[in-house]
Amino acid sequence: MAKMAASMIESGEDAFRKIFKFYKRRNPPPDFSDVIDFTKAIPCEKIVPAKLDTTAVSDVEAARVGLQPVRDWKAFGLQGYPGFIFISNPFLRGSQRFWVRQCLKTYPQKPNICNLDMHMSPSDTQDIWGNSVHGLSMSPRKREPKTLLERLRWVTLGYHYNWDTKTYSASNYTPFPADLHLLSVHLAAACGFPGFISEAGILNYYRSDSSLGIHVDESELDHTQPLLSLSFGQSAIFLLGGTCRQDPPTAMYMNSGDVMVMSGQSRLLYHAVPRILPPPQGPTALETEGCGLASSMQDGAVVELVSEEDWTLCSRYIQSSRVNVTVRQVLRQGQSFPEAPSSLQRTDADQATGYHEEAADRDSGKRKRSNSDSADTVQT
Ligand SMILES: O=C(O)CCC(=O)C(=O)O
Ligand SMILES: [Mn+2]
Repeated sequence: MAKMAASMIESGEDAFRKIFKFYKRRNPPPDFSDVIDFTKAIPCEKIVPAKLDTTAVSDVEAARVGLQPVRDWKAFGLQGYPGFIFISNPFLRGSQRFWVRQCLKTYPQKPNICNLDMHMSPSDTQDIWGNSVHGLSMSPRKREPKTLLERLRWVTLGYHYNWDTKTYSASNYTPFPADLHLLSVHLAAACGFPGFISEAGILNYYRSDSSLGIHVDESELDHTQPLLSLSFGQSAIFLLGGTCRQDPPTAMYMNSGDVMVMSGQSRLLYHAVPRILPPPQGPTALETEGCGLASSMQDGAVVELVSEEDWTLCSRYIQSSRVNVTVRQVLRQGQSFPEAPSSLQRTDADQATGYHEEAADRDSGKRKRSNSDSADTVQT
Protein backbone atom coordinates (compact mmCIF):
# COMPACT_ATOMS: atom_id res chain seq x y z
CA MET A 1 0.00 0.00 0.00
CA ALA A 2 1.13 3.51 -0.74
CA LYS A 3 3.39 5.24 1.78
CA MET A 4 1.40 8.43 1.55
CA ALA A 5 -1.91 6.62 1.92
CA ALA A 6 -0.73 4.53 4.85
CA SER A 7 0.28 7.59 6.83
CA MET A 8 -3.13 9.22 6.23
CA ILE A 9 -5.30 6.42 7.51
CA GLU A 10 -6.41 5.67 11.01
CA SER A 11 -7.49 2.17 11.89
CA GLY A 12 -11.17 1.33 11.40
CA GLU A 13 -11.99 4.31 9.19
CA ASP A 14 -13.20 4.33 5.62
CA ALA A 15 -9.77 4.25 4.02
CA PHE A 16 -11.19 4.00 0.52
CA ARG A 17 -13.16 7.21 0.89
CA LYS A 18 -10.16 9.05 2.24
CA ILE A 19 -7.95 8.00 -0.66
CA PHE A 20 -10.74 8.65 -3.16
CA LYS A 21 -10.96 12.23 -1.90
CA PHE A 22 -7.18 12.56 -1.95
CA TYR A 23 -6.99 11.75 -5.68
CA LYS A 24 -10.09 13.78 -6.52
CA ARG A 25 -8.73 16.95 -4.91
CA ARG A 26 -8.04 19.82 -7.32
CA ASN A 27 -6.42 22.33 -5.04
CA PRO A 28 -3.66 21.63 -4.31
CA PRO A 29 -3.36 18.73 -6.76
CA PRO A 30 -2.41 15.41 -5.16
CA ASP A 31 0.95 13.72 -5.25
CA PHE A 32 0.72 11.03 -7.93
CA SER A 33 3.98 9.33 -7.05
CA ASP A 34 2.26 6.26 -5.58
CA VAL A 35 0.13 5.63 -8.66
CA ILE A 36 1.15 2.44 -10.48
CA ASP A 37 2.04 3.05 -14.11
CA PHE A 38 1.81 -0.26 -15.94
CA THR A 39 3.42 1.21 -19.07
CA LYS A 40 6.63 1.42 -17.05
CA ALA A 41 5.96 -1.64 -14.96
CA ILE A 42 8.78 -3.93 -14.18
CA PRO A 43 7.86 -6.99 -12.20
CA CYS A 44 8.57 -6.37 -8.51
CA GLU A 45 7.13 -7.38 -5.19
CA LYS A 46 3.83 -5.68 -5.99
CA ILE A 47 3.55 -6.17 -9.76
CA VAL A 48 3.71 -9.70 -11.11
CA PRO A 49 3.48 -10.97 -14.70
CA ALA A 50 0.03 -12.43 -15.40
CA LYS A 51 -0.18 -15.81 -17.04
CA LEU A 52 -2.29 -15.79 -20.18
CA ASP A 53 -3.50 -18.67 -22.34
CA THR A 54 -1.60 -17.84 -25.52
CA THR A 55 -3.25 -20.72 -27.41
CA ALA A 56 -6.83 -19.71 -26.63
CA VAL A 57 -7.03 -17.14 -29.43
CA SER A 58 -5.28 -17.47 -32.79
CA ASP A 59 -3.38 -14.50 -34.18
CA VAL A 60 -5.95 -14.23 -36.97
CA GLU A 61 -8.89 -14.22 -34.55
CA ALA A 62 -7.15 -11.62 -32.42
CA ALA A 63 -6.41 -9.38 -35.42
CA ARG A 64 -10.02 -9.54 -36.59
CA VAL A 65 -11.09 -7.71 -33.45
CA GLY A 66 -8.08 -5.39 -33.51
CA LEU A 67 -5.93 -7.18 -30.92
CA GLN A 68 -2.24 -8.02 -31.05
CA PRO A 69 -1.23 -11.69 -30.84
CA VAL A 70 -1.83 -12.78 -27.23
CA ARG A 71 1.87 -13.66 -26.75
CA ASP A 72 2.71 -9.97 -27.28
CA TRP A 73 0.29 -8.64 -24.64
CA LYS A 74 1.83 -7.07 -21.58
CA ALA A 75 -0.30 -8.46 -18.79
CA PHE A 76 0.22 -7.95 -15.08
CA GLY A 77 -1.27 -9.02 -11.82
CA LEU A 78 -1.08 -7.27 -8.46
CA GLN A 79 0.17 -8.91 -5.31
CA GLY A 80 -2.78 -9.29 -2.93
CA TYR A 81 -5.40 -9.15 -5.72
CA PRO A 82 -5.76 -12.71 -7.07
CA GLY A 83 -7.79 -12.74 -10.30
CA PHE A 84 -7.05 -9.13 -11.19
CA ILE A 85 -5.34 -8.78 -14.59
CA PHE A 86 -4.19 -5.53 -16.16
CA ILE A 87 -3.40 -5.72 -19.88
CA SER A 88 -1.53 -2.67 -21.03
CA ASN A 89 -3.13 -1.68 -24.36
CA PRO A 90 -3.27 -4.98 -26.27
CA PHE A 91 -4.77 -3.31 -29.36
CA LEU A 92 -3.09 -3.26 -32.76
CA ARG A 93 -1.97 0.17 -33.83
CA GLY A 94 -4.86 2.04 -35.38
CA SER A 95 -7.61 -0.30 -34.22
CA GLN A 96 -8.68 1.68 -31.14
CA ARG A 97 -10.22 4.15 -33.58
CA PHE A 98 -12.84 1.60 -34.51
CA TRP A 99 -13.79 0.87 -30.91
CA VAL A 100 -13.92 4.58 -30.06
CA ARG A 101 -16.24 5.15 -33.05
CA GLN A 102 -18.47 2.28 -31.89
CA CYS A 103 -18.67 3.77 -28.39
CA LEU A 104 -19.51 7.26 -29.62
CA LYS A 105 -21.54 6.66 -32.76
CA THR A 106 -22.95 3.11 -32.75
CA TYR A 107 -23.59 1.90 -29.20
CA PRO A 108 -25.58 4.98 -28.11
CA GLN A 109 -28.11 4.13 -30.85
CA LYS A 110 -31.39 2.39 -30.19
CA PRO A 111 -32.25 -0.21 -29.02
CA ASN A 112 -29.55 0.52 -26.46
CA ILE A 113 -30.54 2.74 -23.55
CA CYS A 114 -28.76 5.89 -22.37
CA ASN A 115 -29.13 8.54 -19.67
CA LEU A 116 -30.72 10.95 -22.16
CA ASP A 117 -33.65 8.54 -22.60
CA MET A 118 -34.58 9.21 -18.99
CA HIS A 119 -35.97 12.64 -19.85
CA MET A 120 -36.12 12.77 -23.63
CA SER A 121 -38.40 11.00 -26.08
CA PRO A 122 -37.00 8.13 -28.17
CA SER A 123 -37.27 10.26 -31.31
CA ASP A 124 -35.06 12.94 -29.73
CA THR A 125 -32.38 10.44 -28.75
CA GLN A 126 -32.61 8.47 -31.98
CA ASP A 127 -29.54 10.04 -33.55
CA ILE A 128 -27.22 11.37 -30.87
CA TRP A 129 -24.24 11.35 -33.19
CA GLY A 130 -26.02 13.03 -36.12
CA ASN A 131 -27.37 15.69 -33.77
CA SER A 132 -23.91 16.44 -32.42
CA VAL A 133 -21.87 16.60 -35.63
CA HIS A 134 -22.50 20.27 -36.30
CA GLY A 135 -22.13 21.45 -32.69
CA LEU A 136 -18.96 19.51 -32.04
CA SER A 137 -17.28 20.89 -35.13
CA MET A 138 -17.62 24.43 -33.70
CA SER A 139 -15.21 25.93 -31.23
CA PRO A 140 -16.14 24.92 -27.66
CA ARG A 141 -16.74 28.52 -26.57
CA LYS A 142 -19.35 29.10 -29.26
CA ARG A 143 -21.03 25.82 -28.44
CA GLU A 144 -24.13 26.45 -26.37
CA PRO A 145 -26.07 24.43 -25.43
CA LYS A 146 -23.99 21.30 -25.17
CA THR A 147 -24.41 18.68 -27.87
CA LEU A 148 -26.18 15.42 -27.04
CA LEU A 149 -22.86 13.61 -27.26
CA GLU A 150 -21.43 15.92 -24.63
CA ARG A 151 -24.44 15.22 -22.41
CA LEU A 152 -24.12 11.47 -22.76
CA ARG A 153 -23.16 9.87 -19.42
CA TRP A 154 -23.99 6.20 -19.79
CA VAL A 155 -25.29 3.64 -22.24
CA THR A 156 -26.44 0.13 -21.34
CA LEU A 157 -26.29 -2.91 -23.62
CA GLY A 158 -27.82 -6.38 -23.50
CA TYR A 159 -29.58 -6.86 -20.17
CA HIS A 160 -30.05 -3.20 -19.34
CA TYR A 161 -28.92 -2.37 -15.84
CA ASN A 162 -31.66 -0.84 -13.73
CA TRP A 163 -29.91 1.86 -11.72
CA ASP A 164 -32.75 2.11 -9.20
CA THR A 165 -33.21 -1.52 -8.28
CA LYS A 166 -29.61 -2.43 -9.13
CA THR A 167 -30.85 -5.46 -11.01
CA TYR A 168 -31.03 -6.91 -14.47
CA SER A 169 -34.18 -8.58 -15.73
CA ALA A 170 -35.21 -10.91 -18.53
CA SER A 171 -37.78 -8.42 -19.79
CA ASN A 172 -35.34 -5.55 -20.23
CA TYR A 173 -33.03 -7.05 -22.81
CA THR A 174 -31.92 -6.14 -26.32
CA PRO A 175 -29.31 -8.00 -28.38
CA PHE A 176 -25.75 -7.43 -27.20
CA PRO A 177 -23.54 -5.98 -30.01
CA ALA A 178 -21.89 -8.89 -31.84
CA ASP A 179 -18.59 -7.08 -32.41
CA LEU A 180 -18.10 -6.22 -28.74
CA HIS A 181 -19.10 -9.75 -27.78
CA LEU A 182 -16.39 -11.20 -30.03
CA LEU A 183 -13.75 -8.86 -28.61
CA SER A 184 -14.86 -9.80 -25.08
CA VAL A 185 -14.84 -13.52 -25.81
CA HIS A 186 -11.23 -13.33 -26.99
CA LEU A 187 -10.09 -11.21 -24.05
CA ALA A 188 -11.80 -13.53 -21.58
CA ALA A 189 -10.47 -16.69 -23.26
CA ALA A 190 -6.89 -15.40 -23.17
CA CYS A 191 -7.36 -14.73 -19.45
CA GLY A 192 -8.49 -18.31 -18.81
CA PHE A 193 -12.25 -17.94 -19.22
CA PRO A 194 -13.34 -19.82 -22.35
CA GLY A 195 -17.06 -19.69 -23.02
CA PHE A 196 -17.61 -16.20 -21.61
CA ILE A 197 -20.95 -14.78 -22.72
CA SER A 198 -21.30 -11.00 -22.95
CA GLU A 199 -24.77 -10.39 -21.62
CA ALA A 200 -24.66 -6.85 -20.25
CA GLY A 201 -22.55 -3.82 -20.94
CA ILE A 202 -22.25 -0.43 -19.31
CA LEU A 203 -20.52 2.42 -21.09
CA ASN A 204 -19.49 5.35 -18.91
CA TYR A 205 -18.65 8.67 -20.55
CA TYR A 206 -16.39 10.90 -18.48
CA ARG A 207 -15.61 14.59 -19.03
CA SER A 208 -12.45 16.07 -17.54
CA ASP A 209 -14.16 16.79 -14.21
CA SER A 210 -16.11 13.53 -13.87
CA SER A 211 -15.54 10.79 -11.36
CA LEU A 212 -17.17 7.47 -10.56
CA GLY A 213 -17.92 6.68 -6.94
CA ILE A 214 -16.85 3.75 -4.83
CA HIS A 215 -18.81 0.60 -5.62
CA VAL A 216 -18.81 -3.16 -6.09
CA ASP A 217 -20.35 -4.75 -9.19
CA GLU A 218 -22.41 -7.47 -7.60
CA SER A 219 -25.72 -7.31 -9.49
CA GLU A 220 -24.73 -10.05 -11.91
CA LEU A 221 -26.05 -13.43 -10.74
CA ASP A 222 -22.91 -15.29 -11.77
CA HIS A 223 -19.68 -14.07 -10.18
CA THR A 224 -17.56 -16.93 -11.46
CA GLN A 225 -17.20 -15.12 -14.77
CA PRO A 226 -14.89 -12.13 -15.10
CA LEU A 227 -15.84 -8.50 -15.45
CA LEU A 228 -14.01 -6.95 -18.41
CA SER A 229 -13.22 -3.26 -18.55
CA LEU A 230 -11.92 -1.37 -21.60
CA SER A 231 -10.83 2.26 -21.53
CA PHE A 232 -10.47 4.74 -24.37
CA GLY A 233 -9.49 8.39 -24.53
CA GLN A 234 -8.16 10.36 -21.59
CA SER A 235 -6.23 8.61 -18.88
CA ALA A 236 -7.72 8.16 -15.44
CA ILE A 237 -6.77 7.16 -11.93
CA PHE A 238 -8.40 3.86 -11.01
CA LEU A 239 -8.61 2.72 -7.39
CA LEU A 240 -8.85 -0.96 -6.57
CA GLY A 241 -9.69 -1.72 -2.96
CA GLY A 242 -10.65 -4.74 -0.92
CA THR A 243 -13.84 -6.41 0.23
CA CYS A 244 -14.49 -3.69 2.80
CA ARG A 245 -14.14 0.07 2.85
CA GLN A 246 -11.45 -0.04 5.52
CA ASP A 247 -9.07 -1.68 3.05
CA PRO A 248 -6.94 1.07 1.50
CA PRO A 249 -7.10 0.89 -2.29
CA THR A 250 -4.24 0.67 -4.78
CA ALA A 251 -4.10 3.50 -7.33
CA MET A 252 -3.16 2.89 -10.95
CA TYR A 253 -3.24 4.79 -14.22
CA MET A 254 -5.63 3.59 -16.88
CA ASN A 255 -4.70 4.76 -20.33
CA SER A 256 -6.43 4.52 -23.67
CA GLY A 257 -6.56 0.92 -24.85
CA ASP A 258 -5.93 -0.61 -21.43
CA VAL A 259 -7.98 -3.62 -20.46
CA MET A 260 -8.71 -4.72 -16.92
CA VAL A 261 -10.12 -8.05 -15.89
CA MET A 262 -11.68 -8.55 -12.47
CA SER A 263 -12.14 -12.22 -11.79
CA GLY A 264 -11.89 -14.79 -9.02
CA GLN A 265 -11.32 -13.19 -5.63
CA SER A 266 -11.00 -9.75 -7.28
CA ARG A 267 -14.41 -9.93 -8.97
CA LEU A 268 -16.22 -8.36 -6.02
CA LEU A 269 -13.74 -5.75 -4.82
CA TYR A 270 -14.53 -2.11 -4.19
CA HIS A 271 -13.29 0.17 -6.95
CA ALA A 272 -13.72 3.74 -8.20
CA VAL A 273 -12.44 6.38 -10.61
CA PRO A 274 -11.67 9.54 -8.64
CA ARG A 275 -10.03 11.51 -11.41
CA ILE A 276 -9.70 11.98 -15.15
CA LEU A 277 -6.30 13.31 -16.09
CA PRO A 278 -5.82 16.31 -18.38
CA PRO A 279 -4.76 15.61 -21.96
CA PRO A 280 -1.01 15.69 -22.48
CA GLN A 281 0.57 18.67 -24.21
CA GLY A 282 0.49 18.05 -27.96
CA PRO A 283 -1.21 15.14 -29.71
CA THR A 284 -2.34 12.16 -27.64
CA ALA A 285 -0.99 8.64 -28.24
CA LEU A 286 -4.31 7.73 -29.82
CA GLU A 287 -4.04 10.55 -32.33
CA THR A 288 -0.47 9.78 -33.33
CA GLU A 289 -1.00 6.07 -33.78
CA GLY A 290 -2.84 6.73 -37.06
CA CYS A 291 -5.11 4.31 -38.82
CA GLY A 292 -2.56 1.76 -40.02
CA LEU A 293 -5.09 -1.02 -40.15
CA ALA A 294 -4.76 -1.96 -43.80
CA SER A 295 -1.86 -4.36 -43.35
CA SER A 296 -3.50 -6.23 -40.51
CA MET A 297 -6.98 -6.38 -42.04
CA GLN A 298 -8.12 -9.98 -42.10
CA ASP A 299 -10.89 -11.75 -43.92
CA GLY A 300 -13.84 -11.68 -41.56
CA ALA A 301 -12.47 -8.62 -39.78
CA VAL A 302 -14.75 -7.03 -37.25
CA VAL A 303 -12.65 -3.89 -37.03
CA GLU A 304 -13.23 -1.59 -39.98
CA LEU A 305 -11.46 1.54 -41.15
CA VAL A 306 -13.04 4.64 -39.66
CA SER A 307 -13.74 7.43 -42.14
CA GLU A 308 -11.75 10.65 -41.72
CA GLU A 309 -15.04 12.46 -41.18
CA ASP A 310 -16.05 10.20 -38.28
CA TRP A 311 -12.57 10.23 -36.80
CA THR A 312 -12.39 14.03 -36.80
CA LEU A 313 -15.38 14.14 -34.51
CA CYS A 314 -14.30 11.19 -32.36
CA SER A 315 -10.87 12.66 -31.86
CA ARG A 316 -12.30 16.06 -30.93
CA TYR A 317 -14.53 14.44 -28.32
CA ILE A 318 -11.93 12.08 -26.94
CA GLN A 319 -9.33 14.86 -26.53
CA SER A 320 -10.96 15.85 -23.28
CA SER A 321 -13.06 12.81 -22.45
CA ARG A 322 -12.79 9.20 -21.48
CA VAL A 323 -15.04 6.28 -22.32
CA ASN A 324 -15.06 3.09 -20.31
CA VAL A 325 -16.87 -0.07 -21.37
CA THR A 326 -17.53 -2.88 -18.92
CA VAL A 327 -18.78 -6.21 -20.19
CA ARG A 328 -20.43 -8.67 -17.85
CA GLN A 329 -21.88 -12.14 -17.98
CA VAL A 330 -25.05 -11.93 -15.90
CA LEU A 331 -26.23 -15.54 -15.70
CA ARG A 332 -24.48 -18.85 -15.36
CA GLN A 333 -24.99 -20.96 -18.45
CA GLY A 334 -28.50 -22.41 -18.25
CA GLN A 335 -29.47 -20.16 -15.33
CA SER A 336 -32.50 -17.89 -15.55
CA PHE A 337 -33.65 -14.91 -13.56
CA PRO A 338 -35.55 -15.73 -10.40
CA GLU A 339 -39.21 -15.04 -10.74
CA ALA A 340 -40.32 -11.79 -9.16
CA PRO A 341 -42.93 -12.17 -6.39
CA SER A 342 -46.36 -11.57 -7.90
CA SER A 343 -46.77 -8.39 -5.84
CA LEU A 344 -43.77 -6.93 -7.67
CA GLN A 345 -44.74 -8.16 -11.09
CA ARG A 346 -45.77 -5.42 -13.44
CA THR A 347 -47.51 -5.48 -16.74
CA ASP A 348 -45.73 -4.09 -19.76
CA ALA A 349 -47.92 -1.03 -19.58
CA ASP A 350 -46.97 -0.41 -15.92
CA GLN A 351 -43.35 -0.73 -16.78
CA ALA A 352 -43.54 1.78 -19.55
CA THR A 353 -45.16 4.33 -17.25
CA GLY A 354 -42.87 3.62 -14.33
CA TYR A 355 -39.89 4.02 -16.53
CA HIS A 356 -40.79 7.55 -17.44
CA GLU A 357 -42.10 8.56 -14.05
CA GLU A 358 -38.83 7.79 -12.40
CA ALA A 359 -36.85 9.24 -15.23
CA ALA A 360 -35.33 12.24 -13.50
CA ASP A 361 -33.96 10.21 -10.62
CA ARG A 362 -32.57 7.60 -12.82
CA ASP A 363 -30.67 9.90 -15.07
CA SER A 364 -27.32 9.35 -13.51
CA GLY A 365 -27.81 6.16 -11.64
CA LYS A 366 -27.29 5.24 -8.04
CA ARG A 367 -23.57 4.87 -8.22
CA LYS A 368 -22.04 8.15 -7.42
CA ARG A 369 -20.85 9.90 -10.52
CA SER A 370 -20.00 13.49 -10.36
CA ASN A 371 -19.33 16.11 -12.93
CA SER A 372 -20.27 19.70 -13.57
CA ASP A 373 -23.31 18.83 -15.64
CA SER A 374 -25.29 16.88 -13.17
CA ALA A 375 -25.32 16.64 -9.44
CA ASP A 376 -25.22 12.90 -9.50
CA THR A 377 -26.14 10.84 -6.51
CA VAL A 378 -23.58 8.29 -5.71
CA GLN A 379 -23.85 5.55 -3.29
CA THR A 380 -20.52 5.06 -1.68
O1 LIG B 1 -14.58 3.73 -15.68
C1 LIG B 1 -14.03 2.79 -15.11
O2 LIG B 1 -12.83 2.53 -15.27
C2 LIG B 1 -14.79 1.92 -14.15
C3 LIG B 1 -16.21 1.68 -14.54
C4 LIG B 1 -16.91 0.81 -13.58
O3 LIG B 1 -16.40 0.49 -12.54
C5 LIG B 1 -18.26 0.31 -13.88
O4 LIG B 1 -18.86 0.69 -14.89
O5 LIG B 1 -18.76 -0.50 -13.08
MN1 LIG C 1 -17.51 -1.09 -11.54
